[in-house]
Amino acid sequence: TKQENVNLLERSKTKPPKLYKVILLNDDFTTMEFVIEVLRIFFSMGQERATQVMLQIHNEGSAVCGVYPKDIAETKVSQVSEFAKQHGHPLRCQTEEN
Ligand code: NFA
Repeated sequence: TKQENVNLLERSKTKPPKLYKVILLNDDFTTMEFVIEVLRIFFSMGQERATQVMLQIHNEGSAVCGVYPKDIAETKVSQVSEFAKQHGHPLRCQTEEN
């Protein structure tokens, strides 16, 4: 590609972005149905995958819902946290460097 040609010619080092895990955490109050809705809306999962991941969070305490570059991961956390708050659920979402 042109960018690679520039990199080679200039011997520049364009690093791939660091990836960050977006993690949902279990709690005793958020409904299973709501967590499935979050996974479908914000992480583009189908009903079957969303159900599996919701149960993993419920049974194991947390699960990685996706991995993204930093700015996208942080936006997911903000959007999921705001959506949960708006709907009266205490669902927590955090990001972790991969
Ligand atoms: N533990 C919650 C319940 O029993 C369900 C839940 C799953 C909450 C995943 C948060 C994340 N209603």
